[in-house]
Amino acid sequence: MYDLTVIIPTFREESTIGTIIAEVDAIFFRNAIRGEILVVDDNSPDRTIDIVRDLKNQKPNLNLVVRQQDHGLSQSVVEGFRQAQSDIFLVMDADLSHPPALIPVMLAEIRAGNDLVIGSRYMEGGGIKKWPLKRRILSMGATFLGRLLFPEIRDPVSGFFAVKKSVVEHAPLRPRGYKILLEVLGKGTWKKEKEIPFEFVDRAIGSSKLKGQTIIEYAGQVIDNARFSWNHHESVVWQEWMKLFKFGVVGLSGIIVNEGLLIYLKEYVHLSLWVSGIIAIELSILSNFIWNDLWTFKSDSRHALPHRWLRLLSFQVVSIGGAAINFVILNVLATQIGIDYRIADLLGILVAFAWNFWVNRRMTWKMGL
Ligand SMILES: Nc1nc2c(ncn2[C@@H]2O[C@H](COP(=O)(O)OP(=O)(O)OP(=O)(O)O)[C@@H](O)[C@H]2O)c(=O)[nH]1
Ligand SMILES: [Mg+2]
Repeated sequence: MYDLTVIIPTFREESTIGTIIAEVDAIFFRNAIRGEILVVDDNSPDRTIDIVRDLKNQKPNLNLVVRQQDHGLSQSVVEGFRQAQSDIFLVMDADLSHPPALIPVMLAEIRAGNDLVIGSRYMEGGGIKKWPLKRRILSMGATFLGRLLFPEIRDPVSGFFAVKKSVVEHAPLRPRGYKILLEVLGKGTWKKEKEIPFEFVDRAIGSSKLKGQTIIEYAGQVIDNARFSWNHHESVVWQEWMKLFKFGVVGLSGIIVNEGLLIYLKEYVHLSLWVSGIIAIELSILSNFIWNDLWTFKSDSRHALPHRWLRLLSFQVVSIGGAAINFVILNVLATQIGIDYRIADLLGILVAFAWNFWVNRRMTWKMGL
């Protein structure tokens, strides 16, 4: 039994497969990891298979699966999950885009209790080297869609990640396309996740297999994962949507608090409109905070902002930002563009709501490390 299986999907990688195997094995050796290397190839017509077979004679920890049907990157990774001889899987590309030096770091994070560890291009310290603009834009679009499902994860479509076997063992994965991580996140059983920054290096040699069809497949996969969560309320995506829903309910309750107080203070306490308005707004922000803290985000016990006062401060600042957004949109749409002010206000409310949820989710009630 191995400590870890590094799964490397390949299709026509004769120029790099030898190097990546040697590098991974050297990392195993230097860090005293009993690691398996599992190459899952889609019957490449070049020398990839021969090279791996040759190396296998010298390396007992190297294994090869050659697939004949249902060609595809995600399918190959899932086949790797099935054939791996350990309880921790790490998936990486064959074209030297993913640094093997991170393997021990990711393994340590899994051993420290994370279910999933993601090599992340989109966080501080991470990045992408030498990518043409078109690739950057496509990748940003894919990442944005992925973040709609997983707002806390910066790089939900990375091809470099480690995962416990238990996360995917019973998951009804429907592998297709390129983004197997999204499928694992959407359908796997996991709670704790950690992202580690790395710099993605574009392939220097070999050929890219990215096609237009990939984009359509990906959009289908996002929808499929959304649908899956509808039937599986324990899934992370469903939990996330419930937070959005509850946040909306709290927002509506805030309107009632705001309006009720305004009327009360003005009509019965006889305060001026200004004073009544400010008190009503502030108390509705406080009331929203309390409900969100005790109800909407209750399940996230490990908050990145550990003290309630800090969260209140953060929520307060975000709310003021939201109010400013609402105000600016109302004025620009109504006076500059001439849209009916009632509709302009509704649009402003919608954008402010999106802002409030998004920023609070990623800041005020972010999960702790
Ligand atoms: N088994 C298998 N592996 C694949 C398939 N398509 C790609 N791969 C492998 O998956 C990894 C990522 O593929 P790449 O073509 O490098 O994808 P990318 O990094 O998004 O794009 P480029 O580096 O620009 O080509 C590499 O190790 C490929 O060999 C496939 O259909 N089947
Ligand atoms: Mg690549």
